[in-house]
Amino acid sequence: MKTIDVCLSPELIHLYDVSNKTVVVVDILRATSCMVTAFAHGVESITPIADADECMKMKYKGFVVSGERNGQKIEGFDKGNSPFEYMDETIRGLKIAFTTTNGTQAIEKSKGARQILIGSFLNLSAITKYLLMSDHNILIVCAGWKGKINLEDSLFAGALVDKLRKHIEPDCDAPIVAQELYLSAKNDMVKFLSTSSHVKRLNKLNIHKDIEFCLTPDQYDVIPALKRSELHLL
Ligand code: 3SL
Repeated sequence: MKTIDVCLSPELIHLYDVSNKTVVVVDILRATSCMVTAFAHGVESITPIADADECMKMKYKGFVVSGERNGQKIEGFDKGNSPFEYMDETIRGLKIAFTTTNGTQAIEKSKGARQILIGSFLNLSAITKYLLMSDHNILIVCAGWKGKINLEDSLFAGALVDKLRKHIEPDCDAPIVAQELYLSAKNDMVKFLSTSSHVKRLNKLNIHKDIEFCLTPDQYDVIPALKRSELHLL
């Protein structure tokens, strides 16, 4: 039977052999939710970049530069990190360079994996269907917050484990922890997360609608996947 494991923070990734695994990177609030939304609205590619200055340089190569630090759009950038900025027709066909506090760092640290996919509640069923058909062991990498574990990414990990569990064996206890967390929260995830550190941080920025949207399952049937250094549709 295939196995599934959960890396609760990118700082723990050295404990896992990713070379033979499909890695699902998740940053629910809000990087991977934005990426999924952008692909659902026709973006051509997203190049995830860990460093903000490196990302800015991509502007001179014709890329739209997007992202945030500490939740706020970076000065001089074209777009920030709200899914609502990636929903209209003007997005179609764009090549975006994207940098965020945690999400793009988690993608960087997952390089070396057999395959890297981008997960969020917005494409939960699409990812589930794909993983059920694939032959490879799975690792969910939670972006967390500056190396620390967070609730929202752990919840997504639990939701995915819950959907796959009958067909896939947990590799250690982290998938079980995440699943239990999800089962206790699933009836009202917005309420469950109301005291979480990142929701408190984002509430100060007045972006409650981003939080609600990012926690809504199955809005889009797309799976972004890393091909060399760019994300494209699978
Ligand atoms: O850290 C990240 O990658 C971001 O998604 C953080 S924020 O939601 O924009 O604050």
